Amino acid sequence: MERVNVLDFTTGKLELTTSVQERYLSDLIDYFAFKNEAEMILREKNPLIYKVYEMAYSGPGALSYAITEIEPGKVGNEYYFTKGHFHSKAAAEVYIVLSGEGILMMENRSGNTRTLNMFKGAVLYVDPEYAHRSINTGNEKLVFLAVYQSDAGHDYESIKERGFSYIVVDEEGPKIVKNPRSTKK
Ligand code: S6P
Ligand code: ZN
Repeated sequence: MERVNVLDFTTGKLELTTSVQERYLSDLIDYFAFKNEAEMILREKNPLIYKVYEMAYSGPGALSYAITEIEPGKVGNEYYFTKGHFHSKAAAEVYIVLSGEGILMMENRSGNTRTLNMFKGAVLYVDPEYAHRSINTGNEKLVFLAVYQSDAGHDYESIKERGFSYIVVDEEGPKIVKNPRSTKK
């Protein structure tokens, strides 16, 4: 018998991974809408924003999967999030939310925006043509499993340069507002 990978539903930990990535505030300084607030925090500390446990496979037709854990928190009143990316080729993916609460922000290259609620048990389809960012709007970690084509490729530069058109801020609860740093009209 071969060893089977096991997901701990309580902690979101995968037993077997090929890589673990940690993203700190300093890695996301070009992504948060309120850069001054981010710089103020960075003078004192560099908090962990999210972690990705990946199990990658290669070869024709291969799929990979990853668990993402986003910490609760805000920069200014903008909730913590993942960088967000387009896939380099048209490739969809599926997210299954294991715990926490959030919003999946999706935007295509024409600027059309779609948002989906993230909550325990939510099964979300990420459209191939849409950049996607997960945002933790709750007080606990937001944990989800993503399954995607191994050769999908990740284009982070477009998002870094122009930003998403909308961000999610805390205004007595999560509110979707125009991104003041978006370079798109
Ligand atoms: C991969 C999938 C997720 C993200 C992860 C971190 O296609 O969408 O596993 O990689 O949530 O987000 P990001 O934007 O830093 O890759
Ligand atoms: Zn993706």
